[in-house]
Amino acid sequence: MSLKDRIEKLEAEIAAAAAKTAEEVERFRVSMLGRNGTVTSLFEEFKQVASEEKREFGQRMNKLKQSAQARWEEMKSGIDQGPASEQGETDPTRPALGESVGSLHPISIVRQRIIDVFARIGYTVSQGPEVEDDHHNFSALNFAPDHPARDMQDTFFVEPLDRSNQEIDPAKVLALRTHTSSVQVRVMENSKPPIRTISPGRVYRNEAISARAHCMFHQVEGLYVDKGVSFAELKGTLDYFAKSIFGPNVAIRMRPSYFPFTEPSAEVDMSCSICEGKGCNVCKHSGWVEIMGCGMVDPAVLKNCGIDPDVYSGFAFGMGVERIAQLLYRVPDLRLYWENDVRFLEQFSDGAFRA
Ligand code: 2NM
Repeated sequence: MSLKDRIEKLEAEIAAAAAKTAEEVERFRVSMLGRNGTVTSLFEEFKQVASEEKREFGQRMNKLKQSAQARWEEMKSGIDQGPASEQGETDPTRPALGESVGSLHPISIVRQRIIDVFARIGYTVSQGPEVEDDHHNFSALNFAPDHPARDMQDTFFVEPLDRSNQEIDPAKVLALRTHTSSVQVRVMENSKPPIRTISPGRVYRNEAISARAHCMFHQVEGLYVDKGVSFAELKGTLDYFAKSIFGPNVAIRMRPSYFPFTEPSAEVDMSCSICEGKGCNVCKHSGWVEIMGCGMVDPAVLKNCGIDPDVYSGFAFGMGVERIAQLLYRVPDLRLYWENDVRFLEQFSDGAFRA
């Protein structure tokens, strides 16, 4: 084919070129204008053209190169405009592309379910700061001055902004809250019984991260203070909670325990929802799994918060949302919650956010 014919053929090809994707646009550029592209190689051949024809061919070839460049720019800007680049070809009756809408995090789903269960029996939701002072996180809750939870080993302390102040009042030291009981201290200080409230939120503990522990987790703590609140009501409330979340067939039991802020205190176990008490790996073949701690609010705590313990009594409980979600969804490793691997996150749904 003569050079003239090839130029003409290429002109037609450039004029007819079309691209739907950025890759196709790039393929066009490489095939025409790239180092080994058709247009580029024509310039190599141009060297062989007889000198009297050089002028005419030179002009045509420059034009060819310019039109290839212009066509490339055109197609590129067409892609940027998305589907509009299809112009006349767009079919408005075509079904829309499926949209991925994401889903709630499993911890958000379970936290909301817990809140809903307590809202049905009259509990309000209270929130408070994640950076707390010693009074709300420890002292008001009856933690002794030398209690190990106050140790650097267990608690993340927040450095004071003004480090020139060498003599820092220990009462003003700030730390990341280690439980949301600190929120309930604020509620008791600021309101009168009857008090029925739960406080969901993030809490922090200085622990090595493993399959079973993290330095941040989510708690829901509950508090009920009124005249004549009894341990029997505590047990009835927690039984209602367990059955609401895990189904009517589960049972709870309590074991004596110790917390600084409750007396008496108990650990709450639930019959294993996975093997129905028959024995499995999750319950370590005991048939029971621990789900929370609870107790009657220590009269000293009520007093610290301005509530007369001779008139009022109360119960309180605290649970980890990660733990409840782990039992509900059979999550084998707590670290999965915060790795943000969508293959993990996609598996949970409360039904409301399905695409
Ligand atoms: C728990 C276990 C037992 C608790 C106590 C209080 C307060 F503020 F009333 F003293 N709030 N939450 C409590 C009691 C928390 O978590 C394992």
